[in-house]
Amino acid sequence: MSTVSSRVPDPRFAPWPGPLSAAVARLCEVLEPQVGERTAAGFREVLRRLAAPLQVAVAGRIKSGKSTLVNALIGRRVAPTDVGECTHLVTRFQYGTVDRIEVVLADGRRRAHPFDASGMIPADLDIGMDQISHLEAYLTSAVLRDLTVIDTPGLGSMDDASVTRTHNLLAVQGADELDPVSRSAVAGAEAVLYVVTQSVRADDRQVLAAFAAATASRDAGPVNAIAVLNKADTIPPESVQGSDGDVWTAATSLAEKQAETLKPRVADVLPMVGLLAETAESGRFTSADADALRALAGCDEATRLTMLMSADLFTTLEVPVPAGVRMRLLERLDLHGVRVALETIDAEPDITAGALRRRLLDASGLAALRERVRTVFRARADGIKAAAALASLTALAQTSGDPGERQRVHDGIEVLLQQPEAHQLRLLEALTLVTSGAVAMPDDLAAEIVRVGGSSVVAEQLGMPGRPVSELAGYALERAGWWRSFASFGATPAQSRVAHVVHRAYFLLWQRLKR
Ligand SMILES: Nc1nc2c(ncn2[C@@H]2O[C@H](COP(=O)(O)OP(=O)(O)OP(=O)(O)O)[C@@H](O)[C@H]2O)c(=O)[nH]1
Ligand SMILES: [Mg+2]
Repeated sequence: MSTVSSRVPDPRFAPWPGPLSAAVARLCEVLEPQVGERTAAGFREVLRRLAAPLQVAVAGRIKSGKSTLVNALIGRRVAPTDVGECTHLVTRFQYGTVDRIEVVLADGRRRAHPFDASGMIPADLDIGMDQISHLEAYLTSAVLRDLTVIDTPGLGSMDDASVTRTHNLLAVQGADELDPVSRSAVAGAEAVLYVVTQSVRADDRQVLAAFAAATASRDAGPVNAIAVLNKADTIPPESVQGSDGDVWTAATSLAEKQAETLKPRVADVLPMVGLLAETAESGRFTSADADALRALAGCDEATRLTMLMSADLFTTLEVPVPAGVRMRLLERLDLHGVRVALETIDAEPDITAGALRRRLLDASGLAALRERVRTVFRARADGIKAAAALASLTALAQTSGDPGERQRVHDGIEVLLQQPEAHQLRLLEALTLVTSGAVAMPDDLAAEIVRVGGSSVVAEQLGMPGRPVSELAGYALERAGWWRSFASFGATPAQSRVAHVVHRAYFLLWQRLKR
């Protein structure tokens, strides 16, 4: 039994992310000659997407900080923020050996386009917006090797065309209305990082529900959404009870409240200061910035208090740092970031610019988001991609005019769902129920379910990395027996349903190991 990490495709299933995706790919290949040309073209598109890295869209309301977060994740300031027509377009950031931008036109043609002088996607293009389908940016950034990041226009803007672009990408309008082939041309997202700010509204919940429905082949697919409570630095701590005047405590407790209304659609709501993450990760924080912050830290207490009261005071007060430099600090860190930097310098006056940058990164919440993306998206990529592919196949069959074709695709999917590989979809559902609190489980059992469902590497699933196969097999069988008796004797009806799924997961692991 190989114990390859989930980031390296298992050679037995290459080029697919895992056994279930490989099974869906086989299904596409078997069905393709049995369907009409239009559906077959859709199947080829599904195959192509199955083999590509996981497609993660960053979506949310207008000006919630989506593009800023995209830059932080990629580790490079390349997506335009604030203004310009390109903020109204879908942009896919994917791995490439040479940095380049392609404008994909509505008729499918592609045009190369240069980056602007600062290495960013230009805010404006010299092509009419109505002629453009979307942008593709190829970057050498390592994170993009197993994750394609898609920046989207803000929802809730006055500009109907950009809202439609995001809706199409997230398949919000319902699969039936859209031509599935053209929908997948803009490469439907398989997972979403949903950005919210202080208030979550009903339409945020609607978008998440529609996205979940469009990417799941059954009632509850694997969780493929994480929410980010962005601009955490702008939350007034006094507006959140029990925050003790601390911004991060306030943001954490607000994120927990939002999680109650958004779960189980999202795996988590994570507080975030995207601006600090972008500045610290994309090389925008320089030693000149650190020097300026040191000079500001040297001001007397009253001056410091006053200048941190508002952006206006920060840039206009008489202090020994030029106003232009202060504007730059404000743009890169905002007042909260400046405050964090000054407090860090107070505690460690000799701190280097590099160490200060890392402290700002620590204060941004990016590390926790990266970790969640790894455990929720990457480790479950096989299940997430397979579920999205099955949903696309179902949509393709539904829009086919041929009832025989529809039935063949439907039957093929039913057979596939009975196979052992498909059990991980059930396991991911169980995982959702438990981690969202919909089914209460004792902590140790919940942790065990997260472990078994949270990885596609057998030894990790069993919590025994590096142990011999015989030992793994013995343990899998022992836990299968334990969960079966828990399902029968020690559980509430809801716990019992989950326990059956976990029992079968262990049983299937044992079967694989004993071969
Ligand atoms: N204070 C603060 N400002 C932020 C943060 N994240 C982003 N911003 C600022 O918010 C503004 C909008 O950010 P964008 O990243 O362009 O937002 P967007 O959601 O991509 O906007 P649209 O694409 O136009 O919908 C910019 O001025 C960012 O610098 C944050 O965490 N804190
Ligand atoms: Mg944007």
